[in-house]
Amino acid sequence: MESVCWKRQQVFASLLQVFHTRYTMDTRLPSERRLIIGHANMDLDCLGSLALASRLFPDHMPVRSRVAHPAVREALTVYGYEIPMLSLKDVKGERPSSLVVVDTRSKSRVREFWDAFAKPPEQIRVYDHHSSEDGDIPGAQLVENPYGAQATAFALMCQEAGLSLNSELSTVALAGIYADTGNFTYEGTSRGDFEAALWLKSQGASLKMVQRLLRPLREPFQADLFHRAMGNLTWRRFHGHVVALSRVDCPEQVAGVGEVADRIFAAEPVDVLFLLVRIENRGHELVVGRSRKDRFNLLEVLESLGGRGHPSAASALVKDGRDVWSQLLALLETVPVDALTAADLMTRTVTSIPPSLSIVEASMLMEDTGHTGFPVVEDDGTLVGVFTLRDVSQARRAEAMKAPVQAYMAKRTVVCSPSDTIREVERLMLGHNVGHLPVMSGTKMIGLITRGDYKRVYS
Ligand SMILES: [Mn+2]
Repeated sequence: MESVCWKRQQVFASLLQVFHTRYTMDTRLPSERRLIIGHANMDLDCLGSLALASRLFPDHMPVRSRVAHPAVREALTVYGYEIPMLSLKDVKGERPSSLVVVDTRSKSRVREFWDAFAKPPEQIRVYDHHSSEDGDIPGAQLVENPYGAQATAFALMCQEAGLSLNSELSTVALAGIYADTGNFTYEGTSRGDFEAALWLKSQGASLKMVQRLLRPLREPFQADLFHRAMGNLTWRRFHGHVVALSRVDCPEQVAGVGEVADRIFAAEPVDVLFLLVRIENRGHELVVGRSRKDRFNLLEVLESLGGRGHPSAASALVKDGRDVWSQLLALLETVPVDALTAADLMTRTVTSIPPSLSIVEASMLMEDTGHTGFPVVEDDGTLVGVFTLRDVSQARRAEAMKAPVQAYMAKRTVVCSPSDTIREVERLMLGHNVGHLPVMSGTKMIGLITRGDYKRVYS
């Protein structure tokens, strides 16, 4: 009896705390409470989702995770009064009658809440955008959405419902969208994300504050980790992809390693990055991956390590003490799909011209075919140069349109071989400022890569 009283008091105290910040007091018994939760180690999208969900489900109360990203802690310091939340302590021993789960569908990411509840909730609705996660929360009804951020789905639902937001809520939600879409650049960023951002801006979101919340490496340990990881960085090549790897020790588990990986990835001109962090006090190892290539799917590589996230940004926390470094290297040897090569990119049927062709004829051929340049090839098939629109203009200025193309063509031709990866192709085209790159097998031209072929890779 005594313990029940004590507990009631405690709950009453937490309710009182809530009362100060919430407009109406939640007077139901704790066991009837309706709650909103996100994933462990909440990030900005999770916070934005909790905030908007509390508007969409006003009879539900959000609960924050035990650990939160530094940016989330800052947002809560500034805006906490507008986003009242319970803590895990407040919901310990509860039997919520209804639960809304946001920004995850995976049981392992909500375990700390499940462990706190005395009994699993009766009704569970999950709102999530991580299509690669296992939806394994028992008894949950999943509402899946195709956006780059979960806050996007809730912002569009608010808009649809005719709700208006204050500047605090819209700022937090907008920061979540920026964070989860990598400033609208990640694969998976959708039209909906832009529309939600537009609407949130119209609801008074502060871009200055968003920028502040998104500033990188705000914690001293992050800068320290960044510098140590940069110091250990090695570059290796797997299946034509250039992969940077770095492994560092960290005394304990910390939130915000992903941001450190983002900064390293932004600074290094590689295709893929893996940052491995050994968490000394637990014997765990965190693997954070970043990829800027469709052909390098991090989820496939990290699958056997328990990886989760997105094909371009994923992580795995390995707890069983195995040798993660050598296992990752073995996976990198086998799993990734080969990088795109010149042979994949090139056009095989190429219109070429002989060196003796007149410039006026070559320019007419350009008009007819729509090409902006041709390889210049001798009768025996030897490539002797590349003649482009640029050369036509020069000849026109010199009033030499009747001259043969060999007088104006580029003779020191930049070429590549079919096995060159897109990286080398890029280096050659951008480095030499050429729009036509013949692909050679020995002395024989087997194809041509144009600007159009190159742009298709990024479309
Ligand atoms: Mn998210």
